[in-house]
Amino acid sequence: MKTLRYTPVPACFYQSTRDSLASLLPEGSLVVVHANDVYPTNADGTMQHHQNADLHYLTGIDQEETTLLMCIDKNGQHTDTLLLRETNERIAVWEGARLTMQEATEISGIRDVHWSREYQTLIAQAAQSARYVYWERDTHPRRYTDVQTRNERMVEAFLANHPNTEVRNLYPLLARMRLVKGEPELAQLRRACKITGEGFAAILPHIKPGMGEWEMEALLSCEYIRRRSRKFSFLPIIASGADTCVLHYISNHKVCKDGDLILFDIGAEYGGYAGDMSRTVPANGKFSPRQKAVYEAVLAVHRYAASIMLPGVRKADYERRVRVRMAQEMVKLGLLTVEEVQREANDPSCVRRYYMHSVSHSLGLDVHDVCPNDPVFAVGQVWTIEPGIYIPEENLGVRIETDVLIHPNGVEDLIPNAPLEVTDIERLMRGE
Ligand SMILES: [Mn+2]
Repeated sequence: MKTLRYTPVPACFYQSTRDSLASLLPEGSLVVVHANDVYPTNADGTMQHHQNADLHYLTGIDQEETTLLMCIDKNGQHTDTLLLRETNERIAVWEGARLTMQEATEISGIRDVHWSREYQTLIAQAAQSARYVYWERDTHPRRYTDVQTRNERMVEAFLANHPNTEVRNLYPLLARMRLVKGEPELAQLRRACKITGEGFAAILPHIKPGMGEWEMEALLSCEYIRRRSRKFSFLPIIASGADTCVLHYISNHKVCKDGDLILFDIGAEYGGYAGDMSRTVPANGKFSPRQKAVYEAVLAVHRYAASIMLPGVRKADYERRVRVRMAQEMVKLGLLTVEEVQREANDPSCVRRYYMHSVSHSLGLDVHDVCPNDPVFAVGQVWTIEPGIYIPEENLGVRIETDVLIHPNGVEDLIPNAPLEVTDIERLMRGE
């Protein structure tokens, strides 16, 4: 084995995810999962390949043009086949060698490996005896794109050739499975979170008024990549001044000024898994009294949210209780009146004027990881906790976000090495 940037997840983990999936499916099912496409830019350019998370979850293979076929027999017995982009000398010279069949077996635990030119033959064979075909259609509730994925394109071609086959969606099954993390996944997530927090703490002493948001991005990128992350797990948000109130600000093109707050919403990826953290700090290293008051309010809500994230709690109810707590803080800050809050005591939607998003999303291979409708918290799930208060009229936005693992009696902060308290932030920014 080569020396790798990532500590690999053992193949037995991927064997176990396929076993679990097979145990949920009726006899005579065929599972088909494709890699994501390599998307074009212009001329001969392409975007960096980003693997389909479900294929990663079931095989560990991070390579384009990969397909997994699983034929499900009685009692969850299954026969798995992997199709790979055939490597050759030209690819080896221009792009670097692709996986050999042997390497693909070592990663995934699948012994039956073919080149992808056999795709049509193998899928036609498998479909012959299949009663149901489970294919992935990404139905994430917030997905918005008019570009088809490879899975979506290939299922159309498949249905044209097999019009009488019943195609079912894999997505809800994998969403439920992926919500609870396996031990090897937790190891990768812990590493992604550690890099995310450590890298941030390392750049804090260098932040000064007059610095470009992009310069902070460059410093972070350096700290992440040298810690073996391949890239940011999503486009980093480094927003100063008024842009702290723009929830998904990603241009990072301003110079921060004395008296500004700077909101970082950043994450390092590791082994395909995503860290996701937000911290808000004063550009000059010292919070003003008002900035501190808003910061402490968000931190109080954050601590409350962490305290009620317990196994068995419905997420929707948790979100509602956090809004109730948020309303109290907003009254103290003079943002809402007691009367306004009392009118909606059970679920004060008036908080949405200054807090527009939800407090938590699941985290894993995807930053906004898959999740069933109406989830209930359980041991082994990983969630973000990220309340925020955004006051555009004061050019002042604060978001505080940690990633947590749910244990039987409460949550564990997976990013303990990034400062949360005002005094810790100010001390680190002084370089102490
Ligand atoms: Mn987040």
